[in-house]
Amino acid sequence: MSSADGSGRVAAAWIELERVAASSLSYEAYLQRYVRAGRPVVITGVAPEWAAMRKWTPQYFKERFGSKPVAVSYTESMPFDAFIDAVVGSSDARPGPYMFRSFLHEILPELLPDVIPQNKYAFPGRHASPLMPEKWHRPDGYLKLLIGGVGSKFPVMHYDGENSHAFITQIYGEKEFVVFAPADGAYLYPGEFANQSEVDNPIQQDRERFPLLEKATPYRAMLGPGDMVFVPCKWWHSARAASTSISVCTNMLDRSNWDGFVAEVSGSRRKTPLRLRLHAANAVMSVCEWLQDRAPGVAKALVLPRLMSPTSAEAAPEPSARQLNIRIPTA
Ligand SMILES: O=C(O)CCC(=O)C(=O)O
Repeated sequence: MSSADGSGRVAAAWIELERVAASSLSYEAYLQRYVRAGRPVVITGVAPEWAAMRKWTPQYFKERFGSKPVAVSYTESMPFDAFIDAVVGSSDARPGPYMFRSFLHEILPELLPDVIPQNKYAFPGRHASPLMPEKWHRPDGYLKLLIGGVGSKFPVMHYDGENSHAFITQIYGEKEFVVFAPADGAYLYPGEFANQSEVDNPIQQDRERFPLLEKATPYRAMLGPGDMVFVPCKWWHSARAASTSISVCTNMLDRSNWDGFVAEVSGSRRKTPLRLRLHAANAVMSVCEWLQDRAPGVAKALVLPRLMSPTSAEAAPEPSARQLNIRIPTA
């Protein structure tokens, strides 16, 4: 049911995004029900071992990083302490800045040990493989820090480029997360970029400006600490902080979205060297991943699978920065 309020906006009828506890979701079930089916889900209790769950608060960032500049948009940066003050002072009426451009391994690599081990659902994370061409090789899987205060939001509703899946893990506070199926793209007003929507608020909808929105189905979740939302490739998504919110986001490639990735980055249907290389990488990674998943003992003995596919569901419980090929500076 929809209802109009004084603002002229219409509250959309949304469907609660499915939630499942990590303790009852095996890796195989996750692949089958969500990854291969291209279905979003919120998995609860994914990161109980992360030091971030205990340490990361607005105060912690303010005290630890003080005057260090942080990017708060494509063009602006500000000192961390001033940023945190603005975040804490943010409100629905006057939303403050939302940090969305800060890759942990570039700006705050000293925080990486706080978000290890990766949970089993992040396997295989092909960005970390040495078989990834340099341009897309990201040992940390594009791990991004997201911080915002009440009413602030990720700047634009979008789906991720390069056919990536995404995971957003909530660490502190609460965030409203909304997704739409790829088929709803026709009602979401893509703008200058095909993967970015002009819709400013997918729940409190401006139906005068965006009348077709009524035909789209929003799936919504309120993410709290320890919740991770899995966003399949090509699913539109938007995020708005409901309280002071800290989370991390990772992109993910595996067999399920590889062909779309290849098509997007290599552009043509012809057998270009890049395309051939990516197909060969897919073949090798698929075998390595299969071995790691199905025969971890054999994979370990052979060594090569772990090198070619360095993040692993089986390896996740024994964290080490070396598994992720990440250089962690000493304090
Ligand atoms: O702020 C969020 O949680 C959304 C993050 C996201 O969609 C992205 O980084 O691409």
